[in-house]
Amino acid sequence: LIRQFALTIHRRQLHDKAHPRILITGGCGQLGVPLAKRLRQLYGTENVVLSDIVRPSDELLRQGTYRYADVMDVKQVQELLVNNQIDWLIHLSALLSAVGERDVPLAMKLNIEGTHNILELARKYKCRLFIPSTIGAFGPESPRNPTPDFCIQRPRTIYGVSKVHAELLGEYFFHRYGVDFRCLRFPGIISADTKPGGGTTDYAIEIFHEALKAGAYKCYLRGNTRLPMMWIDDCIQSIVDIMEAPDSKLKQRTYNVSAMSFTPDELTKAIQKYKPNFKISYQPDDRQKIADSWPEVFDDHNAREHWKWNPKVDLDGLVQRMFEYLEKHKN
Ligand code: AKB
Repeated sequence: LIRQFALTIHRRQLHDKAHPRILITGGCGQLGVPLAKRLRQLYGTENVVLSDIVRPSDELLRQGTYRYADVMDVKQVQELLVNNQIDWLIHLSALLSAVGERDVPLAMKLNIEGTHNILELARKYKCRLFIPSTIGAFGPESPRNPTPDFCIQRPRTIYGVSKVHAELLGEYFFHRYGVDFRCLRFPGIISADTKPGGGTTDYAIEIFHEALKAGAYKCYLRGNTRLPMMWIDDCIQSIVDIMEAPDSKLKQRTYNVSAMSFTPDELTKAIQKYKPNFKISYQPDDRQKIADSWPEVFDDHNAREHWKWNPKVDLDGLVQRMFEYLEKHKN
């Protein structure tokens, strides 16, 4: 019996080492849902807790543990961390670029104060911490084509300012307290099954829905606005890769990652290969100014060299995947 007990403990220790216990904040958005799915496949359903402040769908509840947690309430997140013996904290709660400009006080509260709470908890409970950053962390003074990891940033949106703040504070906590902070700057992420929440790059998703519904799309950016983009599966893989990377491979704590860059005109041509009658028109709004201050082409060679970042999907692959999914799920 004692031997059996010792074996069980030993197995549990092995299990714990092989499978981190993970908490995702802001998990009901575009990244959280597919990320939780992938992490549960890799590390076991029971090891991933998804949290957010919204009411989850029945489907999401079926997929695994969901808990209400507001990152503005330290105690709530703390309780989740403690009760679930969390090793990895993935902090996705944030207002994106376009919605952030519409409610700056809320963006400051959520993106800045929320991040302070999370950093402090990661320090206290020695969690590995992932916070996504963005192409929006750069500004008009940054080199735009290509944009390297290290250069002038000075973004002009509250979203960008809060993300530079998160990058710098995360790196400070790493150097000062040894917090295992890891951060990727993402381009526009394109997905078919989950919708984005108020970004400047959203056009590149809306365009597919409108192409199927109306055969036409009115784009809020000019046709020649080039922005870096990535298919959702590559994005999810990049998070897994950076979280699994041994310390020795990480020569810096914040990395650019990208997969492709295109303009609305180029995306339209790629869509017209599938829908020859698809028409686009342009009516730029406030988001044009934001896009004009962002990178056109993202230089991610450090990520490719240091931890072998290797995206799989290009523009044609992305268009094919979007239509395949949307055609299959149209009702
Ligand atoms: C946005 O457009 O705000 C986001 C981003 C690029 O971070 N998709």
